[in-house]
Amino acid sequence: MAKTSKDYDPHMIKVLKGLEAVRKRPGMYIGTQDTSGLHKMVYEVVDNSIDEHMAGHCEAIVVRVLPDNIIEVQDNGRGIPVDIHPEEKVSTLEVVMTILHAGGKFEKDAYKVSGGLHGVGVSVVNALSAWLEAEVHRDGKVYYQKYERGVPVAPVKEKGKSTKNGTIVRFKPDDEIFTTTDYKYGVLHTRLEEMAFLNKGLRIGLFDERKKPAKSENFMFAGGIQELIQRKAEKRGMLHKKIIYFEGQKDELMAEVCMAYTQTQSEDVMCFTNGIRNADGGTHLEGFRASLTRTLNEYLKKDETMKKKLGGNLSGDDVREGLNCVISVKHPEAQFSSQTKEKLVNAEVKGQMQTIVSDRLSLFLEENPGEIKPILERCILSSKAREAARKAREMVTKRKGILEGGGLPGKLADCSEKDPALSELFIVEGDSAGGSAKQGRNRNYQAILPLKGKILNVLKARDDQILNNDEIKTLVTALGIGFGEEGYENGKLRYHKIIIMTDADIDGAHIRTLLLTFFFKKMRPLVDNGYLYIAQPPLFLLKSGKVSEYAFTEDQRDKFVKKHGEEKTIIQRYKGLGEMNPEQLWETTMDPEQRVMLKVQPLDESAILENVERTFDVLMGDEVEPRRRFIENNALEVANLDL
Ligand code: 28F
Repeated sequence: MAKTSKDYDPHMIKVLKGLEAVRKRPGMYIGTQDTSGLHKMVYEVVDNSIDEHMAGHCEAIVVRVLPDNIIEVQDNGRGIPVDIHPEEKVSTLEVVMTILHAGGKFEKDAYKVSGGLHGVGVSVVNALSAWLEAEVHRDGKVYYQKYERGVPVAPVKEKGKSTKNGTIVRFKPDDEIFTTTDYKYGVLHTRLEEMAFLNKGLRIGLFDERKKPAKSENFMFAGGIQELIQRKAEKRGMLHKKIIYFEGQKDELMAEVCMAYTQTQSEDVMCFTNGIRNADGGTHLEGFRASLTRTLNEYLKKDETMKKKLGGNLSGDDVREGLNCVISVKHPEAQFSSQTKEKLVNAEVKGQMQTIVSDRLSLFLEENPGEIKPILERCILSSKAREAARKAREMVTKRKGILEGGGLPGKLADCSEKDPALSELFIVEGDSAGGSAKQGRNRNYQAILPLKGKILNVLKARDDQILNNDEIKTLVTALGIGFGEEGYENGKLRYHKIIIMTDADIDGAHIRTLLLTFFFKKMRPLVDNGYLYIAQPPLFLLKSGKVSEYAFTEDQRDKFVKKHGEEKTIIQRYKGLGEMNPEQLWETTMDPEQRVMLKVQPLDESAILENVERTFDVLMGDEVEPRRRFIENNALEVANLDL
């Protein structure tokens, strides 16, 4: 095409060079292989609105996911300036949208402490979008510009009058760049909630309008991170009266800490640097932990009864159980670990953080003497429980020496095959099912472990209770490994197919869920290696004249009935495995040639993992509220779930 004057102007050359750099190696700027980069596209745009909020000019941001995964972000800030940029000789709006890192530091003096510091700027979002539109409401007018893969379609246009001010950006990620362009509501929900509590008072709305009715959520934490911790502490049962909050500065580090101890055992600590979440912690967290342990031990020393109760010092682990905490630091030259960018690595921050925390935490505890006692009691309890768990674990692993004649649990009907790769273990519920499974199986390579009652919900119990539960001890011993990684590595897993075979009724489903919770939480390597299966016994035996068939789903049943006619079909619904005779159980559910089993998929994508973790915690954990909401939101699915 003939060269026009626009192709030669220096601005356009700069724009095209920038686009080429980004589109050639997008991975340098934003991940494009998994969904994290796709979601970062949203955060890059939102970060500019956050900056406008931090500059004191924007109180509300709205993020909408429109059909076909188009994203719209709008804020009620001042609106990106549209005057002609002194150097680029085009509208400032076009400069912000097309020049790498142009809009970043728009408050020259104050270093940016919102996400934008690590952000790549909205110009990268533009380059990686099939199209992007910017609409600015400013000085009583509306201005507009559209881009295609980062190239302006036309100069900025004045489109009409406006009574408000702010910026709206709409874009469609380029599916030539991104492997998937399907946004995950949960991922956006988590990050936007974080942005809201890190910017107290800022209102952020999230609207998912891809399906009817639209899903939406509004975030606003007037109390910022204190309010977030307050909400968590109330849900989880707070152990002391006042939320612990302090902030401090040491050299160029600014730190804000909010914490509360609760009854739950899990530790829930979130770290942020300049508004960016550090999922892998870093030197700020190390400094915080070191100082928290030392400070609590100092208080312990002053209390004779407590000291006697514990008989020693609190360890770093002892002060972590039940701790809910947000650590938010601001640092002008924050450095992150190369791989994940999720870990703060500035070495000097550890010492700076220790100084801030020991000063400010001691001050808080001096000013609120009533708070320290319940906290110390909690830490002593967790120390004692850890001790008990260690003893119980040693006992189980000592007994684990099955091959050294440590003795198999009585109920286990083992198989004669010794090669784990060829051996299968069926975990069945109750002795009647256990009986027919033992008779029906191939004893050469199939072992049966009948469990009597319901096994413990491991999300609600501490390790020492878990290890003292008979069913679990039996199961762990039969499998031949201990808990978690260490148990798995040194253990000798005796079967490479562990098959949960419970009844097709609600009780069976509950036991299956408890077993799955146990395996996910305490034997993750076994799941991730794909050793865990769920047997699929038939739901019905259908007979019509001489023809008899098993049905494994309701619509298989309906098909049979339709084919053979309602009146001539006899339907037997299997309530439990015990209703089948051994041969039937063998041929329908246990015979490798005929059975259909569900393999419990190893979790390979952190986003899925996080959701599964969270779903387990919600469904099986000890917080009632989230479970109620989950069931409310998913009642339809739950009801239809063919458990
Ligand atoms: C939906 C995305 O991007 N909001 C933004 C502003 C406001 C200003 C600004 C942005 C470049 C170099 C200044 C307005 N008035 N939402 C957004 N809101 N950028 S991005 O300035 C960028 C210019 O210096 C703004 C006065 N100062 C700054």
